[in-house]
Amino acid sequence: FLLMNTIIVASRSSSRESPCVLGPRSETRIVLLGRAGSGKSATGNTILGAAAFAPGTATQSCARAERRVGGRQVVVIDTPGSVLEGEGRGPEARRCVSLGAPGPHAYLLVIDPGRLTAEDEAAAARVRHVFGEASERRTIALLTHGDRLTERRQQEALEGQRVWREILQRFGRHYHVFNNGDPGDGRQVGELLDKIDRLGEEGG
Ligand SMILES: Nc1nc2c(ncn2[C@@H]2O[C@H](COP(=O)(O)OP(=O)(O)OP(=O)(O)O)[C@@H](O)[C@H]2O)c(=O)[nH]1
Ligand SMILES: [Mg+2]
Repeated sequence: FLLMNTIIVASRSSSRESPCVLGPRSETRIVLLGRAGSGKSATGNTILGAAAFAPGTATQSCARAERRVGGRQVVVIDTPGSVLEGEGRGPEARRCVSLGAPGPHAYLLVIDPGRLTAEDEAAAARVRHVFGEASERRTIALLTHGDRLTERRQQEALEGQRVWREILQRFGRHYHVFNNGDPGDGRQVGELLDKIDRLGEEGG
């Protein structure tokens, strides 16, 4: 699977964050970001293996849910698409930051590959404006509707899109593919959590 196997661990981060900033890894905190309807709430449910959020209904405000997943406590903060709109850190984004205290281990920029447009690129560019410069090194682009990306032809079509290449470059080529239509597939969750652990090891 071309897309899944090409994650490249490449980091030249010079300003290393002290691990104590985030506290010991007793829990893994994840913030879901992305355009309205990209699949954030569905992704949160797949990660937690529970119906914690309500996919298919527009999320109105940030919400936090947590559960034990694969032997660790995982905290997920779901957000409305509006968190990445407007100027600076608005009230909803501030609420999201406080829900993720003392700081998220990862941000997932959730993207529906079938609807990838310059709007996703704009959302990607806004992550650092809303959550700070360091957040970019902790962001993984998460493609939903993984069932649509099973054919090589479809993967190549995605890789041919400038917007996707720009997003990949911005986030150090960190991405992951999810099929929320198959939430029972625990492997995709385990692999995501591994990638999040590796972000931490990279020191960003
Ligand atoms: N088949 C399939 N459907 C998906 C997948 N991910 C999300 N969906 C569906 O896409 C629709 C939108 O998903 P949501 O999770 O509500 O999207 P959201 O980003 O939370 O939307 P807002 O809260 O409005 O910003 C829902 O009907 C989901 O069930 C996926 O991987 N596969
Ligand atoms: Mg939602």
